[in-house]
Amino acid sequence: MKSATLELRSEAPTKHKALLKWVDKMVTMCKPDQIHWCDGSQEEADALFSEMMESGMCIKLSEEKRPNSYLFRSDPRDVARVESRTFICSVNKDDAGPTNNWEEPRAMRHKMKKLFEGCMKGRTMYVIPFSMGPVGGPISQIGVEVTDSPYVVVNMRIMTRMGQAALDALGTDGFFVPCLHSVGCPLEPGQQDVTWPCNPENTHIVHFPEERTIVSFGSGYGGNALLGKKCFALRIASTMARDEGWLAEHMLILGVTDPEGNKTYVSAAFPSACGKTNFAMLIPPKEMEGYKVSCVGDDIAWIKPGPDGQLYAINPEAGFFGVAPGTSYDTNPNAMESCRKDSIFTNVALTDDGDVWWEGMTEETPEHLIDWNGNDWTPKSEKPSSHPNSRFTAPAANCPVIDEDWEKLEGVPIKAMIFGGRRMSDIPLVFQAFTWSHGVYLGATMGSERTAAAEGKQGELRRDPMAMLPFCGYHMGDYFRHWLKLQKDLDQTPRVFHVNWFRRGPKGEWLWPGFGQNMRVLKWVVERANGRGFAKETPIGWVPRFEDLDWRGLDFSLDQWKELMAYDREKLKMQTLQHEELFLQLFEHLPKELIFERELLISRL
Ligand code: O2Y
Ligand code: MN
Repeated sequence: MKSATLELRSEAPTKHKALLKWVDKMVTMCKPDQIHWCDGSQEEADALFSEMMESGMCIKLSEEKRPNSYLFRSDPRDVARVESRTFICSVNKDDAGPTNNWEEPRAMRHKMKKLFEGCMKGRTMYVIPFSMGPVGGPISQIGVEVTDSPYVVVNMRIMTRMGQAALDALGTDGFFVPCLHSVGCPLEPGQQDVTWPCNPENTHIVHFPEERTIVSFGSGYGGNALLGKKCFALRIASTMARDEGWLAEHMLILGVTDPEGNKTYVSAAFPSACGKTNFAMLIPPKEMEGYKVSCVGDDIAWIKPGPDGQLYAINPEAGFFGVAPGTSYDTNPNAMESCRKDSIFTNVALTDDGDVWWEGMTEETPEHLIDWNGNDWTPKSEKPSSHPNSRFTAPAANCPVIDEDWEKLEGVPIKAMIFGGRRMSDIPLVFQAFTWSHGVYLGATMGSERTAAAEGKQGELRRDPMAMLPFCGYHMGDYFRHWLKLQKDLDQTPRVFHVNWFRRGPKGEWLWPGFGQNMRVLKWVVERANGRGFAKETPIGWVPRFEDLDWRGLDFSLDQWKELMAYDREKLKMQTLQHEELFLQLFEHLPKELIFERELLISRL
């Protein structure tokens, strides 16, 4: 591992003047003891893990059980994204819109400067050059994160293409997004470090969309600290996409291969913690012989019009930052295989034989564990052994069903887009939008019941347009307009669908088995997207009839289907009127088409 001191500026492995100048400025402000330019090598990662093991920040898992893998336990106050401390600092408040926290950029910069002054004393500043998307691809982008967290470095190494290759692609004058991060805990000489430094009282995750820069202080966890993910690939990239005519979406991308070998790519947006990773790696029921699902990405899609007038998508990430609880060889064997080795685990439990465990991983609960707080745990313990938002960071390349074209520079063609939510009642299993603008309306009005990844009361219905509410870097009304406008640049828009895997009956029972059985819906979606497959026209859109789905191997009756697909016209009308709340909030920027779509829906109902 090359570790340069501040004096050794010549060690910087780049001649990019603007980058060197920016890093210099950050060094002067943050005052780290050392600076280290990350090359992304295995040796570098090994050295960092060794240091972190020594300092007590992580534990190496059994090489036999979980090769090349490590467990971290965060500070209990630093366990999730902090939406209340996330800011979009556009010059005009109106550009951030009413759904983002806004502060005037100069005032925020001033505030951040105070927080960052000397914040890396006693620590090493790591400079992480990274590519979002395959290095050198036409849709890919370069970022450079400066951080004082070695945990961030080893995670970014999995989640992005990090190191020298990204620097080389940047050249001497390429564009990059500067991403500044600190855990916000300077060390006095001789001061003992804690195992998870963070500064929750002062946490700020700040985006300057016009400048395309990110500044994050106080949290070392997930989306707050791995700045390539939500901060760059969604909040900043959505602004870039608006300005340049493409889409940066909170969408998984999957490929469906039919028995004849035809492949169709589909993207899908579900709010956080709605089983996106499971859907992205779905295993079709064995009776649907010949169908195969391959995964391009599980969380984010960058989607651009191609030269043939179709949309093409890449996954800007290189790994999965998946929710651990509930993931098992039953629910998602491909995710389990992805994190079988070379992975990082955060806030899960440690088994007595040096492996990890979390709620829902196995049918049998181990007799003894060390829980995510580092305490002894037995099945009699009151609290779960793993935090509900505990994570595995796993290389996408480990996934047994990773798509053969997942790193194709120009992306894969998107034929269908799916919007979904976690809705217990009223919303049928699946329906297809009549038109692109109807599809945009469905995305704009989708909603979900809250879970742990976001703050708020569990169970409460939260409108989450396109699953982008916490991730759009500008006004949501303008965002819808951008979606509508995109149609002009396309010869063929993807077909748009809405799904709800989470419907329950009157006794609270699930009406749909979900998981691999979702393949039956996906097959219909793909057939429709390719201009085949049958459907019935209804007020809400095109819906499959019972006989339009492939039921081989599933005992599902016509009555069950009717219950799953039923909706009450009057109730739906009322719900549609409730969209008014969101629409009123965005009113001044809301495209008229969406009001018309709502009126049309109400008249059809
Ligand atoms: O809590 C966090 O920091 C992670 S949230 C997250 C992680 C991976 C993928 N999606 C999400 C999300 O909240 O949408
Ligand atoms: Mn997500």
